[in-house]
Formats: sequence, C-alpha cells, structure tokens
Amino acid sequence: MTNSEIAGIFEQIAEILEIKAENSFKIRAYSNAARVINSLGENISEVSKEDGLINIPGIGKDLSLKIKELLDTGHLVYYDELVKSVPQGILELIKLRGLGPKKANMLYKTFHINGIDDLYDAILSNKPLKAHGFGEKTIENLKKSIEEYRAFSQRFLYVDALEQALAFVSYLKNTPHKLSGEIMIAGSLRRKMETVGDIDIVASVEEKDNKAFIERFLNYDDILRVESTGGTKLGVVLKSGIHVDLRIVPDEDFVYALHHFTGSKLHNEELRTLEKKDGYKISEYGIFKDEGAGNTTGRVRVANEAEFYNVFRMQFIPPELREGAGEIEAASNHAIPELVEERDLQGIFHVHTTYTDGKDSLEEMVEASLKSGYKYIGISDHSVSAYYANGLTGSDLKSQIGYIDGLNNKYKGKIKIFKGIESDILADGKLDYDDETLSMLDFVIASVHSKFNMPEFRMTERIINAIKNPYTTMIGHLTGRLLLERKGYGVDVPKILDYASKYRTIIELNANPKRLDIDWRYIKEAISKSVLISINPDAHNASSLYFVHYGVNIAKKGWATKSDILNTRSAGDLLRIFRDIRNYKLMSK
Ligand code: DGT
Ligand code: CA
Ligand code: CA
Ligand code: ZN
Repeated sequence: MTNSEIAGIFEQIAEILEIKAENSFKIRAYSNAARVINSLGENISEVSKEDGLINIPGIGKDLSLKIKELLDTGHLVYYDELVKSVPQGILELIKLRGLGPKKANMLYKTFHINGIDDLYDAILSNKPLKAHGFGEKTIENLKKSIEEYRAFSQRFLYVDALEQALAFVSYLKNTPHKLSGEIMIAGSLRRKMETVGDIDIVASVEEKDNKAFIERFLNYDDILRVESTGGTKLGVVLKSGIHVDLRIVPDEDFVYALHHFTGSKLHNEELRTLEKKDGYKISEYGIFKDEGAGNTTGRVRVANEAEFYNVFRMQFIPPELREGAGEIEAASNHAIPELVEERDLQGIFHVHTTYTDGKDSLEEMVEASLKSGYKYIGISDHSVSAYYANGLTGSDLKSQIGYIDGLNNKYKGKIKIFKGIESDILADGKLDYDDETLSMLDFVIASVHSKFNMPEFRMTERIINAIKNPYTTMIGHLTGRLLLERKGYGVDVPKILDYASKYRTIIELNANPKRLDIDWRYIKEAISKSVLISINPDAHNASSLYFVHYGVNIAKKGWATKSDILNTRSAGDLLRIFRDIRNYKLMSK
C-alpha cells in the first residue's frame, strides 16, 4: 500500500463520517491524518516502529493501528463496513466539485437523489432545490461540475494524450532555470496503452530548484484548473479535460519513482510479492534489502531500469509489456522476446486512394510510401457494397489493376505496388466480387462494414466464412471498434483465431489510433496459434501512413517479434506467402 492509497482511504472515511454527521473531532482526526501521510517524505511502511506501532507525529494510536492493518492485510475492516453503511449514490455525489457530504445527504433524503445522473435530471426538471438552500448560482455551478465530471471521467486516446504530454514536457524542459535532472512521461502513456486515464510525469529536481520548477509547472498556459499542490505531488487539469499528475523526486530516487509510476499497478504488485520472498522491498522510494530482523535500510542503488530488473536477476522489461501478463516470469527465465520495431517494417498494406474515399491519389500514396523508405505498398480501396465510400465496381477495379500495372513499370526497382481490395464481408460471409475478379488481385482484405448488430455467433460465422474464402488474404479491423466511441461488434475472437490459423489467413492490426484492432490482449494468442499479423495504417491520405507507428506500439504490447509481422517480410516473400495462402485454401476446399 502506498502513502497516497492510505491517505485516500482516510479522506474517504472523513467524508463518510461527515455524511453520517458524526463527531467533528473524529472527522478532523482522519482528514488531518490523510494530510500528514500525503506529505510524508518516505514510504509509510519504512517509518520506524515503536512497540509495534507506527510512530508519526500527529497520528494517534487508533489510527496508527488502522495504518498497520492496511499495511499488513491490504484492507481495513472499519472502512469496508463504513462504505457499506451509506448509499452508493451519496458517495458518488460528493465526487462533484462544490458538493459536500452535508448537501449530498440532504439531496438524498429530501429528493431521493441517488447519484450524479439523478442530480442532473433533477436540475433539468427544475426540482425545487432552491427552497432547500441551493441558490440559482449554486445550481448553475453544480450543473457545470456534472458536465465536467462526465467529460473528465472519460479516458483519452493515446495519440491525443501523447501530444499534450510531449508539449507539456518540452515546456518544462525549457525552464529558464537550468535543471539538473530528468523529466519523463510515466503511467499508461509510457506503457503505450490504447487509451489513457491521465498523464503522469516524473521529474527529478534538485531541492534548490524545486520552487522555480513548481512555479513553471503551474504557469503552463494550457492549465484549466489546479487540483492539488504540495511539495512533491501536483495535479492539474488541462483545458482539454485531461488530468496531469506530476511527481517531483530527488535525483537519487528518479529510477525508482519512474518505475513505480510507469506501472502498471498489476506489474508492480506482482514484482513486489515475488521480491518480498527474496528479502527485498520495492517502493517508489527505492529497493531495500532486508538486512535481518526486519531492518530494510540497506538501499540497493541502480542507475537505470535495466539495472533495476537486474537486481532481481531479471531481463529488462520494456514498459509496453508491464501489464502483469506473464512478463515477470518471462523476464526471470530470460524469455522476453526481442520485440518488433517500426524500422523492421518493409512496406504497408491497407491504403485507400481517390478511387474511393481516400484524399490523395494512388500515385501520391505510392510516392509518400517511397519517401518513407518502404519497399512495397498494398493498395486496397473499398468494394462495391461500400457505396457510402464510393466502392469500386468490378470494372472500376479492373481499370485500377491496369493502372497499377503501368505504375509498377514506372517504379520498377524502387517500390513494388501490390494490387488489392478491401472487400466487404456480406451478411452471409461472402465477398463482394466473383472469384474471377478476385483472382486478378495479389491480396484481399476482408472487412465487416455493415450489419454490426448480428448476434455474436452469427457474426463469428460470417467472418469464419470469409476466412474460408480462398481469395481472402487477411481479415481487416477484427471487431470494428472505434475507441471511446463505439464498441466493436460481438465476435468470438479466439474462435476466429483458430480458423485463421487453420486457413493460414492473416489478421490485420489496424493501426488507426482510433481502432488499434485486433486488441493487443489477443495478439499473444494469435501468435501462439501461428497466425501472422499485418500492421496496416488503413490510410486515407498520405500523412496517415504514419499510423503504423501506433500499430507497432500495440504489436509490442502483444509481444510480437519481427517474424510475427507480415509486413516485415520482403516483397518477394510476400508474393510467395499470398500465393501459398490461396493455393492452400483452394486445395483444401
Ligand atoms: P490510467 O491513468 O488509468 O491510464 O493508468 P495508469 O497505469 O497510468 O494509472 P495511474 O495514473 O493511476 O497510476 C500510474 C502508475 O502509478 C500506475 O500504473 C502504478 C502506480 N500506482 C498508482 N496507484 C497505485 C496503487 O494504488 N498501487 C500500486 N502498487 N501502484 C500504483
Ligand atoms: Ca495514468
Ligand atoms: Ca495518474
Ligand atoms: Zn475498413
């Protein structure tokens, strides 16, 4: 348990006691204790003990015992009971800015308002809140806080958060006051999660620079509101609604803090449990070797994260893998694979052009990928059923094929253009063209673009039928999800992977940062079933060829190595792979 976890629990206890209108001394004891623990300069579990009690000025015996219970068991019976003793709706209401326990309690009792949604409805329907001490201005502000709460409790796309984080960090690095230390992005953003809850930044600053650094931080133009300030921990909300957590540490603590705040929580917890057995204690403040009799003052010094893991005879674990998904065991067995890198990609598939809904012409897309250093590009415009995207009729497609043949002569020796299509998978699993037309193509991406609401078993069948089609080279965006906007259609992914494996069909990793579909949580499984993954930009203009960067992030999160990715192969290899897939399926028909 970290200091902030314990402080958080004490803060909540104080709030619940206030809802229950308990003795104000008792309430104050808890909120004071929370403040003391939050500003403690060391990990609470390292604080010296006297008579088995944790000795912190300002914290009495009763609370000290509660801290001990939390540290020993990870739970506090008193707190668990307390939470159960008040309606959940009230606990939700007090999360709103400008709404304290007393008022939340009154809203619940008088108007049966049991939560934030209820309160919003009450405000919109003009419930007579005014008669109960809520002025017009207060009501207006409450409405605003609900809207903010809803917007801000949301997660953010990796790209959007990254852009803001990089801008903030570069502003911080540019302090006129020369910094000695380092500033790094941590948290889920460093782990390259597809969406993130907030931006975590860890900075090492010399004590004499602390004040100037904090001042610079708080003066950032893009800050909407300061949530918390303290000596070493600051929280602000940016105008976009994203929250930024800053942790300032002394130089010698940087690696430990960076590791801790990179997470994930699951990774940290697993590492701690494992290393406890070997007599180590790991916290945001350091690695401590137990030197007998429970004395853990022996601090183990490391200069970087590779050395950090090496203390435990583990391989370095890349941040992308720190999800508590087997990486700790693998690192102990020196079985962390060498992950795929963006530079391993030799070419790209899934590119749209002005033939359908792309914004740049086919030749412009070819030129752009040549400039990016790619050896091949696979064009796949939309098929005829995708009328909204101006899908190609059979004869349109044939004329595009002829055009590409011409370009391949022009670009000979420079870049190879593969002829393909992104064919809709029709409701019964058939593709959009007859076999004769499909056989003229080098590759076919089959994707679902309609009838998303089928029951899961039917959707699964539909996609399996497409996999069985000899002309299907790969399946596009497996679930059709749009991150933070639309859930994917229901589909049995493990079953699809079984069939993809059986029919040697490739699965796309759609690298559009809004899709990142297939989900990385399934990539390891795909690889274990020998399914090849293709990292595709699904580019609709030249500048989004760059999306593959986000795809590589996700491939890494799925433990993919170079050989697991289709488009790390040479153009020659690909021609053979595509032909083999088709022949294999035609033969096994
Ligand atoms: P997010 O922000 O929801 O996308 O995910 P994270 O992983 O960035 O989570 P966040 O911002 O709450 O915390 C950053 C890291 O700090 C987290 O990955 C691990 C560490 N950390 C935070 N809270 C705890 C905790 O309660 N226990 C442990 N062991 N580590 C924590
Ligand atoms: Ca975070
Ligand atoms: Ca955070
Ligand atoms: Zn598509």
